[in-house]
Amino acid sequence: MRTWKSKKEFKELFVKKAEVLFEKSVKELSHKEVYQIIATMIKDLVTDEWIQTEKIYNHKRVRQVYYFSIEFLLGRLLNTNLLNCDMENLCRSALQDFGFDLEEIFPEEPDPGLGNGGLGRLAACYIDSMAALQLPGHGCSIRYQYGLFDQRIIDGQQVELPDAWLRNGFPWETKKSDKAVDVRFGGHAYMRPGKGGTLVCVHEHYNTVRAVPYDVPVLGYQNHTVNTLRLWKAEYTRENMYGQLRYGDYRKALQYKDQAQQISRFLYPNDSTYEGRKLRLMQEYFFVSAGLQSIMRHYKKHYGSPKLFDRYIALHINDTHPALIIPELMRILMDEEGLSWEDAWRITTNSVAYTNHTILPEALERWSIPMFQELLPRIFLIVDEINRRWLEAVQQRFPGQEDKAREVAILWNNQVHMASLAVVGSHSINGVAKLHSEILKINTLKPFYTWFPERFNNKTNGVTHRRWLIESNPQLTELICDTIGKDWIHAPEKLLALEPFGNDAAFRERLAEVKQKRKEILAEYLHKERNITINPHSIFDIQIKRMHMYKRQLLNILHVYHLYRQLIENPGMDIVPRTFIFGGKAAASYGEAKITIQLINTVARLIDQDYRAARKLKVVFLENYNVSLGQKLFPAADVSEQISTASKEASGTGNMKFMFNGAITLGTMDGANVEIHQEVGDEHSVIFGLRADEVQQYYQQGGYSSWDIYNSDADVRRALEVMEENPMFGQLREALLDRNDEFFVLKDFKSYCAAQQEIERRYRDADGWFRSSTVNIAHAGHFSSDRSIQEYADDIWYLSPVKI
Ligand code: NBG
Repeated sequence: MRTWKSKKEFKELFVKKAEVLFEKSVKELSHKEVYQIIATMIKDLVTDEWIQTEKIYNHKRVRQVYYFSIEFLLGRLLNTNLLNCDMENLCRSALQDFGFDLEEIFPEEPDPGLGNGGLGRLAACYIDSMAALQLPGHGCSIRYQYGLFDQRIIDGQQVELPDAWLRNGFPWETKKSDKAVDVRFGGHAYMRPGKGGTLVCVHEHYNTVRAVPYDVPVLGYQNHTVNTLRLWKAEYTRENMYGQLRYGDYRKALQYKDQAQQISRFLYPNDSTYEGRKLRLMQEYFFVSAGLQSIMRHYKKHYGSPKLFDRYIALHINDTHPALIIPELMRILMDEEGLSWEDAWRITTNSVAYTNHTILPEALERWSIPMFQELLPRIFLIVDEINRRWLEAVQQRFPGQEDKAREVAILWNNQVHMASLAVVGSHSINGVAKLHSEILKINTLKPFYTWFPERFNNKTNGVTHRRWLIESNPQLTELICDTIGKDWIHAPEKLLALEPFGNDAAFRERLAEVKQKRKEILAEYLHKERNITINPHSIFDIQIKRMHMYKRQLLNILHVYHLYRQLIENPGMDIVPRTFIFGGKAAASYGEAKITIQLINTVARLIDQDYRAARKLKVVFLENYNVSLGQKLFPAADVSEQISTASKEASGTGNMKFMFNGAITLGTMDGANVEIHQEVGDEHSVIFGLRADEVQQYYQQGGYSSWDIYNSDADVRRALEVMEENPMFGQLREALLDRNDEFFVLKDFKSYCAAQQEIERRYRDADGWFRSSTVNIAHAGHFSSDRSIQEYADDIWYLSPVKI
């Protein structure tokens, strides 16, 4: 395994790097520079193994997977990579000799703005697990210059500032200019007769965007594997620009240049405008085409005939954003490699596998055909032909039944349906939790399931226990190792050995100490860095995730307000002090989610200003929730809020991070909560609310009236009074009442309040609480991404580990 041989060697290299990079002596270095030096040193350290890994893969011609994702929410890499090299202690001690504290260096690293939510973080956990399991698997995405946005809370409201995370460079990446490829947009494409009665495609008058790869090494955990995350940056090409200028068209030349550069500028451009949607489609084709072209080039060099592509290469599409990989692979195989449609189709469907991450209809991507056709004329011809052949098969089976065709068409109603394309062109389709995979079969993708039942499967999500437990919570890690040894680190399911210690008073006491310590660390951080004071002896009840109506932060805050009202009416009320922590970004154009942030901050202020309540309650909305902040919050949590409307949350992964850190789940029977509950039982989780089938039934058959609940339940009426604080909140009130509460907030209010009471009741019994906490940690191993990735490797990718 790569290591610096001694502290002496580390220090010598460090001094040299300081000189080379900054022309400074060690004493003169800022913390930021120290970070940059160590990152560069780690990259140097792993170079040989990076090359070696690649060589062995090529030499043995091993089967590999490429994981295409529009986001990779990596989080900081310094600590992770030190851990992966087992160099944290040596580095800490060497830095100490130089007068630096490693803990003060970590925060200098900006969180990479390459992702936003669960889907992106999942991709990051997955490449971590692939390397840890020594599986030949790589990531492919876009090198966004700006992340989603930097969230500020001003006067209680979200304000979005640009997230210029690359300002000081990204020391983990290596630019590979010689590996650039060209991606074509626009122009005209048509078929003309070729040799021997075939048709060949002509694509002309297109614009060329240059895709330049930046490679980030993905280190396996204390092994020799170094895989690659390849991020593509868009550049204009001089040839293309001069080509326009030759005709004297400056305006067009500059427009081209600008548009080319836009492609990799922002993560999730606002898609509420035509221009924004067009840019997103360009992004999706850009990274898919660049990634696939480079895979094919590499494949042909080392593996040989494109006819055997699917024997060696697996392509995974993380949600529908990369679904254009299907027509793009068809294009390459036919237009560039001369294969027939039939051969190309067989290879494509054998290579591609698709994971669905949501059933929300608004999140299932659709593109207008005229826009698609204008931007990607050749790809459109292929999609059109895929659709034609597919509908022909449907027609044959269901002659004359147009509705059958409509349900499964890729092109319909002047739109390209990306989920349909992904399903038709993949050999495997999976959901991300048992319940979610079932809903796909019986609901969202039902017509496809009847066609291809064998393609559908479940892969319950997981998170890397290395980052979310070992790295984030060293205190708990130490306690676990003291108690059951270290085997669980390589085989997280062995955490189960911890379960009996839930009955051991001495163990529980130590667990309680660890939790207390982590709560104090959080409290201190919030005090120092954010000027927020919280009581470390209160229950830390945490909801951190994107702001969304289906996730029901609204339900949470309405309950807090309900408690507040009870307290001011009855100041002597005996409750355990509680701190309710929220964090999460609302999409810039998502009005209701943004108003919910305002509502949370309004309740926070009401409580702060009222002595009777402030002694017992505290609400905090933490600005700019990201991976790094998460790493402080999960270890400190007592209660994990997972309260989405049942059926809506495909899986959730925060729920698993909480579990690894011993928090108790307070949740609905939704997503992976169902499996968490299955692991720990009623005794060690608190479940409430409508079940998924009940929700579906209400949607399908009606029978729910939020006004009825409002009229019959005084608590609900009182809770909604908070919306009188500000006319802005009228919009939320309207959603709850006049628009009949799409997400059943009022319906579940009563049972949520009862569940919260149950939490308090259990918390008062410290023995019981920490027994539950132990059981949760013990059963969290099942939710390691190592387990998930092993399942993907076995059932979908047919991949074996490769010793380096
Ligand atoms: C999200 C789901 C989560 C799930 C993650 C990862 C999208 C589109 N989906 O429930 O909302 O945990 O994907 O699978 O971001």
